[in-house]
Amino acid sequence: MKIERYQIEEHNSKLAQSHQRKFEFLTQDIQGTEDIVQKLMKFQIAIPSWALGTGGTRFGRFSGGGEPRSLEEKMGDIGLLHQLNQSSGAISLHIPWDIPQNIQDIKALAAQYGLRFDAMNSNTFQDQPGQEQSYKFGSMQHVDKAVRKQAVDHNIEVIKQGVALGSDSLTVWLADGSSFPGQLNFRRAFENTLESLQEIYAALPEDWKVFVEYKAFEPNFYSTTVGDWGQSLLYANKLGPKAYTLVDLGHHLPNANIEQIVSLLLMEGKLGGFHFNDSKYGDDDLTAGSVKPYQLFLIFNELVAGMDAKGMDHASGLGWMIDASHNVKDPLEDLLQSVEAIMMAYAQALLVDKQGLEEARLQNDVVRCQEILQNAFRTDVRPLVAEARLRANAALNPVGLFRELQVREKLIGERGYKTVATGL
Ligand code: RM4
Ligand code: MN
Ligand code: MN
Repeated sequence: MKIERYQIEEHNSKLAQSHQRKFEFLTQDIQGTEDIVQKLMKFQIAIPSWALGTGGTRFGRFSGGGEPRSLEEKMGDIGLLHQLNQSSGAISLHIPWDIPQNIQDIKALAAQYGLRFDAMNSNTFQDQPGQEQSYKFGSMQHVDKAVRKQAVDHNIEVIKQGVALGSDSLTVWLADGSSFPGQLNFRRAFENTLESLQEIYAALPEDWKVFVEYKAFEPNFYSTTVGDWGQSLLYANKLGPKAYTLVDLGHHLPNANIEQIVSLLLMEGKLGGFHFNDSKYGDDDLTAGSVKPYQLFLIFNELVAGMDAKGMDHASGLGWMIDASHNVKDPLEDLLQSVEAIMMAYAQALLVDKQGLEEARLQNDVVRCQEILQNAFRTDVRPLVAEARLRANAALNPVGLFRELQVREKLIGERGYKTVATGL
């Protein structure tokens, strides 16, 4: 299914008046809205190829129907998202869940949908049919060199596929760790992992980056070999200038101060990429901004401040990706909501009176500091985000248009009810 240009225009013309009123009201109050709208229009968030179907837990999975059956159909879904918001112009592939069969055809399809290939993701946390060695006791940390080699070779293969597609980064997330005290020699596990990562690093093309993603727990519940940002940074520093830390918002122990982590990683020039999602307890992979929107804003506040301090381009300086799983919502509606929440947090961060904040800090005026931050956070920036979409020929209300056009019903008509997308 494809959304026609006139359908977006018709939808927008119905909402135009009310949007205009809200937008003008906001511009009277706020300085620099034009600059913010321009920045929002440039900002793109990659959609993970593994999150276009219904997710599940170990207790069950309740499919909603019309899920994409192939990489081509997944790209079709992202193409729809991008038509609706013009902010999802990239796809992040997980190998081997999504192996491109014919690279030229896939590239042509991506061009047709206006998509770019963001970071490639390797998978050494599951055994694949016919695989020689098992990852049951880890991959890069494994006591057996043959297992480590298999994991390294897989990552090198993923890089090759990424090169052919025009990607320029590899994300490595390892499930390696241990489930019981005593199971693992922590130092040896670290050294084995480092050595494996070094072999992968050596295979990186000149202009590529590798992102080392950390996670506190799950599937291992006693220790994780890349368990937190300190460990990830340790690997990244030892690997070299092309290695960076990747922050997934759901991968911390409860109440971790993620905004501070982000700030320091940026200061060190070692923050590489982001996986957006939200959570209440662990790696819940919920819609970005659905549970803790203020935290998302505080993180963006540090991102903007840290990137500005280094003169980095907001849109291209870091790898921006969603990493989510949709158990009860329509995956596409859920992704539209996540993108909107990310855009709002970004817009609010751009509103922060940075000079005022710095002055208030120097005077230890804690009250003023809070006023400044919350003033930005409590501004309803939805008209700014909508204006950016309007100018980019996207929909003023993406979820609304998705429903008006009965996109899901049409996808079910095309693909059937009982389809299953590869992924989480
Ligand atoms: C992990 C982690 C990775 C993702 C896998 C599917 O928890 O977030 O980024 O690739 O899930
Ligand atoms: Mn992740
Ligand atoms: Mn995760």
